Amino acid sequence: MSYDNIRFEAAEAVGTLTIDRPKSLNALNPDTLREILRCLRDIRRGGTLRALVVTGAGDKAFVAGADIAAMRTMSVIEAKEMSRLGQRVTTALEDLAFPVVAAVNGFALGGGMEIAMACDLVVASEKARFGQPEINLGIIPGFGGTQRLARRIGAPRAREMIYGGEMIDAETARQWGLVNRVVKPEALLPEALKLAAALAAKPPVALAQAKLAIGHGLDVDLENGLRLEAEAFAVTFSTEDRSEGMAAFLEKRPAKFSGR
Ligand code: CO8
Repeated sequence: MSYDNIRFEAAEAVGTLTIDRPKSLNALNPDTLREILRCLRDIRRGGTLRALVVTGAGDKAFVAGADIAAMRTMSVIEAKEMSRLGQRVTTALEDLAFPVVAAVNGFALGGGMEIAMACDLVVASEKARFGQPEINLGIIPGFGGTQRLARRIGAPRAREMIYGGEMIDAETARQWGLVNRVVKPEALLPEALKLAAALAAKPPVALAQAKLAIGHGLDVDLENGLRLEAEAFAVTFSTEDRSEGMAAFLEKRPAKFSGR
C-alpha cells in the first residue's frame, strides 16, 4: 500500500495509521481523506488486524483540522461533498470490527478532533489541545462533530466548545470524557501501542460485539439497546473463544484465545 499523505505499518495484529502532512500540521485535504478511506478498506479486506492506532506525524499536531487552503475556494456543493467524505472516514473508523486507539500528540482541532472522537479510545500527550474552532472561520464542524461531541460529552459542553471555538487542554479533555489517558509526550506512542496490543489479544468476536452494542446502542432507546445487547451477547456463544474462556476459568489456567 503506498500513500502520499499518510503512512501505514503493521506489527503482528496491531496497525498504525499516521496522518503525515506535518508542514500543514497534518490538515485534511480531500486526497488525504480518500487515502485514509482506502487504507481502512484495505485493512478490512486484509482481515489480519485486531487493533489500530491512529496518530499524526511530527511533534506539534495530531490533525489541525480540515485543510483551510483547500476549503477556501470551495462551492456549496463541493463543501457538502467534502463534509460527506470526512463523515465517511469517521464512520469507517467506527465501523471497523476491532478497537481503534487515537494517539493524540498535539493539536486535535476541527476535523482532527472529529477523527479522534470516532476512535474507541483516546490516549493524549500532556501537550495535546482539543477544539472545534470552525466557528472562527464562519463555518461549523462537518465531519460529525455536531453529533458525536454532544453524544460524547453532553450537549452543554458540546455547545460551549462549538459555539465558542476555544481549545481545551488534555487534562480538561480527560475530565470531560473525551480522553481516556493523559501521558508524557515521549510515552504517548508506546502507551497507545501497548493498549492496542492488549486489546488485540482479547477474543476478537467478543470485542467486535461489544463495540457494536455500545456504538449502535448509543443511537437507540434503552429497550432497543437491550435487545441489541442480547443479540450481540448471543453471537459470542457461537465462538470457540467463549468455550475456551469459560473452560480456562474453571480449570484455573490462562485462556488461549484462537480468534474463532
Ligand atoms: N489547514 C491548512 N493549513 C493549516 C491548518 C489547517 N487546518 N492548520 C495549520 N496550517 C498550516 C499553517 O497555515 C502554517 O502553514 P505555513 O507554514 O505555510 O504558513 C502551518 O500549518 C503551521 O501553522 P501555524 O503557523 O499557524 O502554527 P502555530 O503554532 O502558530 O498555530 C494552530 C497552530 C493553533 C493549530 C494554528 O495553525 C491554527 O489555528 N490552525 C487552524 C485550526 C483550525 O481552524 N482548524 C479547523 C479547520 S475547519 C475544519 O476542520 C472543519 C471540518 C469540517 C469540514 C467540512 C468540509 C468542508
